[in-house]
Amino acid sequence: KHQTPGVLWFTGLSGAGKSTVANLVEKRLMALGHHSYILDGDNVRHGLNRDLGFTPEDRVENIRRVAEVSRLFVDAGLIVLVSFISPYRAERRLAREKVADGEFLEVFVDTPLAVCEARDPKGLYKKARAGQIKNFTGIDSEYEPPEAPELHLNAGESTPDELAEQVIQALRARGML
Ligand code: GGZ
Repeated sequence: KHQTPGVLWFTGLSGAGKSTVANLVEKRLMALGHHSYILDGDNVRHGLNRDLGFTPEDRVENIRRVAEVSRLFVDAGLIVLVSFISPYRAERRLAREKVADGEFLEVFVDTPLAVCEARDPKGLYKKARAGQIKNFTGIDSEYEPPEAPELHLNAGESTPDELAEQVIQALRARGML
């Protein structure tokens, strides 16, 4: 089945819904007969990047490696769904520059900090506020929002299914599906 390989790069705060939306998009792509793969903290930070933590330097290296791996998946012909906070513009730009023009879609999962913090599914924001976790994104570590993402999801205002549908429509609009 025809498919253009490419990177769907989800960026946003912890708890914004990046992985939830990426997983729903993967399911839809599979149902449409397309082969995709998700790179996220669960399969990268516990293996390839298990030597890295959350200082700014380690996040830079985390994203650099993820960008290299995503390029390999694109070479293999896949649509790769990348789901990391990826807080810095410079590293997101480097990731974009690894693949051909038009093969990179930056998806800003824009959920207000207050909403992420209210969700707090793992209790991490609570710990960060209490000073038990240092360098927590949005609390005492910077998040630089995208200035011109290909797709800006106002993720606090729609259901995950609606957001996944927006992503699929964006892929269609670009002729990737
Ligand atoms: C941010 C942290 C931190 C700190 C642990 N800051 O909601 P989660 O749990 O599942 O997703 C977060 C994940 C972020 O890892 P990334 O590899 O995406 O970050 S980055 O792109 O900035 O390198 C959170 C958990 O790890 N976590 N400590 N200090 N998130």
